[in-house]
Amino acid sequence: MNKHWSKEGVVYQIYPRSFHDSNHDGIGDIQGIIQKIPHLVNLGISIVWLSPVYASPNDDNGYDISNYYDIHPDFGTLEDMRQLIKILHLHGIKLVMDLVVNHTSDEHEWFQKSVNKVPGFADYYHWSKTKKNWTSFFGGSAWEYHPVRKEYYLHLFSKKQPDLNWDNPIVRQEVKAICRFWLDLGVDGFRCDVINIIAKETSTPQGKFALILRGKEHYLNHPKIHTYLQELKKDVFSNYDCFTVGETVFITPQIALEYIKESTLELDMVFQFEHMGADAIFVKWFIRRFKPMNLKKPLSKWQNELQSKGWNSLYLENHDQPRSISRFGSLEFHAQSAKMLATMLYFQQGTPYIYQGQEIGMTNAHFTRLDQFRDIETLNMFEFGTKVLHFSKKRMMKKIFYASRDHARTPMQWNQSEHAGFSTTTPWIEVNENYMDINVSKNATDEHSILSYYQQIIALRKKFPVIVYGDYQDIGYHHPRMYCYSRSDEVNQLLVVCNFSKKPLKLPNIVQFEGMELLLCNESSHPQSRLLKPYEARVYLKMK
Ligand code: ISL
Ligand code: CA
Repeated sequence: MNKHWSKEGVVYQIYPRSFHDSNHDGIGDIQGIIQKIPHLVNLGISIVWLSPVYASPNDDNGYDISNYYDIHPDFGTLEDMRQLIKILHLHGIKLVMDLVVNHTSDEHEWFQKSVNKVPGFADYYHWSKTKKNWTSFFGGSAWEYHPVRKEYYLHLFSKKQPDLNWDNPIVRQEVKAICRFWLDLGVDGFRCDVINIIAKETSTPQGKFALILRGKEHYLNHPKIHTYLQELKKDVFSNYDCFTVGETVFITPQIALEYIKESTLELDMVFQFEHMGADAIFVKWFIRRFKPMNLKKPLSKWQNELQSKGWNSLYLENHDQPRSISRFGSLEFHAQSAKMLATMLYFQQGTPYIYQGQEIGMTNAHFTRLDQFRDIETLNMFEFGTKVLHFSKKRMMKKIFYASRDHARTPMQWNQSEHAGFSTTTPWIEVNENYMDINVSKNATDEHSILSYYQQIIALRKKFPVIVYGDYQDIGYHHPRMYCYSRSDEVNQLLVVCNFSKKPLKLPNIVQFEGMELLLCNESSHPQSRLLKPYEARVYLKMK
């Protein structure tokens, strides 16, 4: 595998609305991030991925952009961005921005001009004289009638997120110009929002029958996409020392390799979703009981199938996913399970992604009523579920309590002061009620805290290249509640073993650590003991 800083680094994702509010309006902002850079330095991360801060009417919290060259006043100004980039760079931290170019906001001037068929703009979006039966990611139809143009436009997300027409070379020029603008300003790469659905065949009349995402056969990984991404790479990305991570929905390792194989690297890595199905069937709204095997299977599949061909992104959380302890760990064994999940994931091959609050073990929100939720997907799905699918309100609320994206979006819990130190005023979304127990300050003064454990993992990764580049091999794969694997390079052999349950675990004989040194453990166990406590995780190392 070629070496690169994006493989060696650890990424920390910031959801700016919920990170830190510097000017007391209840909304996180860029100056708020700047004030908290010491926390990032202390953690040891090397790359920040910033969710959108561009101008936006906030129908989907910034994932609906109305001007790619400006910052939303809630977040600050372009000058604040320059300052953020500068200070991060002074600390050796790179900055990756979110690139949302599958769609714009309907309030973007391109869309306004397209609606009015201003010469040159008529084909910036997908228009159709007839309504097609495709459904959107947020529920309901994906084609919306526009009374001015008297045609239907495509929106795979909300009505206020019309899809750009990538077949139009001028649109592709616009995207390149946006990328160059930010790269020239000093950013170090992009997280490319839903990038594997940008190419579409909209002349095809209807979608094949499906309850969810009808029509997806006309846009998921459409063959045209490779031309578009290769063009972007050649004309823009290859001229900068930057990296790209593509958010790719419904993707398998084989299809992912078409984007990330080392020979072409249209994208440097992708976010896959297969392991997010560990507690759901096909889409997150069809919840199933979590079983460790259903997390291990996809994770190990991606490790094995990308091995020496492509690079993995290692994540359990982001701004779209409920908190990992609430899904895959245990509130009862809060700290142990948080640390076990981190051990299980971050010693695999790939670039680690930490979502804000994960490093202190933040959990799902306590919300009990619909009016506490803010997310458009959540609110639309409630409507769609109750009105179109005729599910009961109780049934839909149960789904929302489990799977809403808002669980990840409650304010960062900094300390025990009012509003958790996020803001001095009522935040845009309620603070999780457990902030007195779970917060950065409390973690910072405890050498056994989740935060300290994350610091140790990051420090070890910097010290031992085997953690970054070593080969991966499963051990005792079929064990239902143990996750064990080894990593190895020419110099070192690493062994990771995790108890994925509330019950003690007697290690099977296949797990051998004689002659190995215990590098890390989330319990005070004897290094030679063959009994793992609930959610215990250990990492051993041996020189070859
Ligand atoms: O969040 C999801 C499941 O809960 C997905 O359906 C999600 O909408 C999909 O992964 C795409 O996500 C990205 O694009 C969306 C935006 O709402 C998400 O926040 C973003 O991560 C549209 O831009
Ligand atoms: Ca603010």
